[in-house]
Amino acid sequence: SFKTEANGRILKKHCDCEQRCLDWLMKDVLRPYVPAYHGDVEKDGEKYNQMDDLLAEFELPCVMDCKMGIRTYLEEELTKARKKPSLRNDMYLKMIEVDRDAPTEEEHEQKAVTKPRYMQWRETISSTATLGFRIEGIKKEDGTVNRDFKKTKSRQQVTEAFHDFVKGNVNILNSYLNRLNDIRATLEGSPFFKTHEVIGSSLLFVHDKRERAKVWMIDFGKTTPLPEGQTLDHRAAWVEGNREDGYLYGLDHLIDIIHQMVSS
Ligand code: 4IP
Ligand code: ADP
Ligand code: MN
Repeated sequence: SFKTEANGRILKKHCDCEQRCLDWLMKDVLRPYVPAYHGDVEKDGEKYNQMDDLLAEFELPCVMDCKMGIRTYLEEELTKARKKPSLRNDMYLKMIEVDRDAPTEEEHEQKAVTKPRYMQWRETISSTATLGFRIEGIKKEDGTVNRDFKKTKSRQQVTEAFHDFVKGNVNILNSYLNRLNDIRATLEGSPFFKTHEVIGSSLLFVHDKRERAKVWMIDFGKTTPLPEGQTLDHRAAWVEGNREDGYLYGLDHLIDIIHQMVSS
């Protein structure tokens, strides 16, 4: 669903919801921390959103995708699953690949689980449920990709993954830390952030051996505006109906972990 263009831009399969967010973000204080958005384009009969390729300014970039928040699915998935549960065999298969014993007896019989059931299980076997973020994948400078972080859960495991990712380079960690502190301060004053439920969005960490290191916010496909007048705290616990996403709860932990890594 992605295309890399020759002009330092990428094309991502179009989604109205993401387009509305990117349009707004281009006018928000968060603009420096999201890829510059250049509108939609059609190519080979498909519609795409066009944005800056964040890797363009790096030489052999190392990339980490951290999915933010304590919840990774929309509340409407719960409503849907109650009204008309759609049984997902693909999610059952992804589940038993990690842990044969995770499904209940009934789920084993059906060879299927509901989407919220799968998403909640993913949240609890990773650091999402406890730390409010999780590592989704890492791409090294040689282009090899590691997506084997489904059970990276404890603070210690996350710390080790970060240490590996930067190969112990403290300058890079310090640049990441500064950037994350800037992002947090900006989020706290952002009208966009106040009025949106941010689900499934990631922080993209990118560095290279010249020690350039930056972080951006990406993926607004499940980021939705709240009803007029409503705002979120982004640190409060989620209870169904309050739409809290735990984004800042997770960012606080992330900053704390990297802070501890550079101070020891
Ligand atoms: C995926 O599970 C991710 O959670 C996707 O979220 C989600 O897409 C998929 O749901 C789900 O199968 P794994 O990462 O464990 O493979 P994201 O796109 O944020 O990574 P949605 O549609 O919720 O965005 P389905 O229903 O698309 O399969
Ligand atoms: P999806 O909605 O399919 O999860 P994302 O927007 O999260 O898509 O992007 C998936 C991956 O593509 C990210 O983890 C990142 O590695 C890469 N990516 C996304 N946006 C950009 C960008 N603007 N520049 C460079 N790489 C990007
Ligand atoms: Mn994503």
